[in-house]
Amino acid sequence: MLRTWARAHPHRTALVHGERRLSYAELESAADRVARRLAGLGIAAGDRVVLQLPNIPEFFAVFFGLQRLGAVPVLALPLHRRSEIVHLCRLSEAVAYVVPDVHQGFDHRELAAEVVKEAPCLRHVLVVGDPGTHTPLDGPGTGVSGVSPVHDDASEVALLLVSGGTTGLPKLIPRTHDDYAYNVRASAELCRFGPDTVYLAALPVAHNFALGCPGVLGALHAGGTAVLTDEPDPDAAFALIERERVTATALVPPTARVWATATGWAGADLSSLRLLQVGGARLLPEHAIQVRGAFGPVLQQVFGMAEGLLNYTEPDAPEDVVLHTQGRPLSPDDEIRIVDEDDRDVPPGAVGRLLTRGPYTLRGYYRAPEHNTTAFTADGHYRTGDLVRRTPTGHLVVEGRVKEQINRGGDKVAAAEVEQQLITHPAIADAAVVPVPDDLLGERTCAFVVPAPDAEAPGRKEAAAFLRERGLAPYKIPDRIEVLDALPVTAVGKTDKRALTSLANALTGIAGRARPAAEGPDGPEGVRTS
Ligand code: OOB
Repeated sequence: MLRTWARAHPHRTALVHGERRLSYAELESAADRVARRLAGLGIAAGDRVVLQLPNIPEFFAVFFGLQRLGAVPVLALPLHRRSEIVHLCRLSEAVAYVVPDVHQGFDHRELAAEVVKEAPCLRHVLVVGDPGTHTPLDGPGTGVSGVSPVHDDASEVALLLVSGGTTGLPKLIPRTHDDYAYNVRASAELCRFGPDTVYLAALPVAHNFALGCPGVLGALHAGGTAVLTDEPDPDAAFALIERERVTATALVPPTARVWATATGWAGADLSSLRLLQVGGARLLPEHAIQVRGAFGPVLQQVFGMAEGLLNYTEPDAPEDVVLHTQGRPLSPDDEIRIVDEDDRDVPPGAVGRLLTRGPYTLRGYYRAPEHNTTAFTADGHYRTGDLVRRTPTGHLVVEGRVKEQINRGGDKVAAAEVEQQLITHPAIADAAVVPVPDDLLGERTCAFVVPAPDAEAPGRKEAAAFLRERGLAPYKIPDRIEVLDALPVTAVGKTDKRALTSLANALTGIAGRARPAAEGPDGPEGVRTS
């Protein structure tokens, strides 16, 4: 795809980052350079490479460079830490790990040095910028011109996305060349992307939303321009929108609300904006009204998942649909079933569990045969874990979820993963993590812990330091810790998460509301929007 674009319009601007501007021809040769560099290091077709880069042009040079080799990028998020990265490297048996030197005050070279000790499959750590003791990404490559831009089999895996997860460790989602190309093209068409599109990537481009829904790849496919930033705060983003005449962008609900508020006082000219996508977590109708009120009829709701299925409200959808639904499936071939707990279809309009199968939805997680037996129905429908209902027009409304996951303003936290980390603490005998409602993020995490015999359970500060030490991503660190003598259990002896969620809600009602305003060093962390 890149080669075709670069031949068609080599001099158009493909990527903008700060003062840097790369034409399509420059992006093409940057990808070729990376491919030759990696080939020179012995990286070959089929190899997996964990890519952990922020929103910088090198992300795409490496992404396309790997495609050129037929190697497979594993798209780690910038906030992933030792626990996640070691797991992703081992699971994918990655041969290389690509990192920035320092990003937002965090030294990824130090992280990489720890990761290589625990993931012996890694043969190379490649650094964008000052490599320290590792290998620079920039460097001599092979003279071999045999880097093949063409794959004969488009049903092969092109990239591995990280799942939000419901179990102990994140899962990898294989996306093939043809499914992901469709994802990008059909999304770009629905969103009316064209050569005049200027897409602002303010969410991490390693996430499906900003990468391919339609995202940066959609803007490039349409012959437009993608502007990359890591600063989604309105001051920085509004200045970029004005300077680059940005036409489209994608946000999670908390950021969209912060932006909506900021339009009241910021003086920037945002008149170029024609599409404001909001997704990743539920946008409440009152917040949709607020965002639409601030930006006008440019709002689009997106209900998507890295696993595949995408739902969009159409650009010409009636206001009511945009405000009150999360959109309609992208493809006419997306199959939707809404079922009860026994997989029986619920009556039209009723709330049930969303199952889906379709042209760009995964058929199985990567190297997870056991998990796949429960994550899919016998006939191959993916169990999304979301509770939805369908309106007469075929639009979906997300009403909740059955999966044990906390959606922290778009950042997904698997309860089991945090629980398993917490119980490694010597003073914690048992742990259960549930969501608590939060005005800004929608949800935050509350961990209930049971102290070990004769031990005193750690407070939040100590637990947070412990989990950080264990290498857990900052957004997964519980916002609240509550101590219980024992966890409540259901009739069959399982932890009663429903009872704990009510308890957490009750506690939040009493004490929690006042908290977010007074976030001290002990307060919630990893909040993307504040
Ligand atoms: C996007 O992808 P993931 O993989 O980080 O998370 C998927 C899950 C969904 O299963 C659902 O639980 C939740 O995130 N979700 C929403 C939502 N969009 C996603 N819940 C309610 N309302 C929405 N609009 O989050 C993602 C991927 C591609 C495009 C957009 C979002």
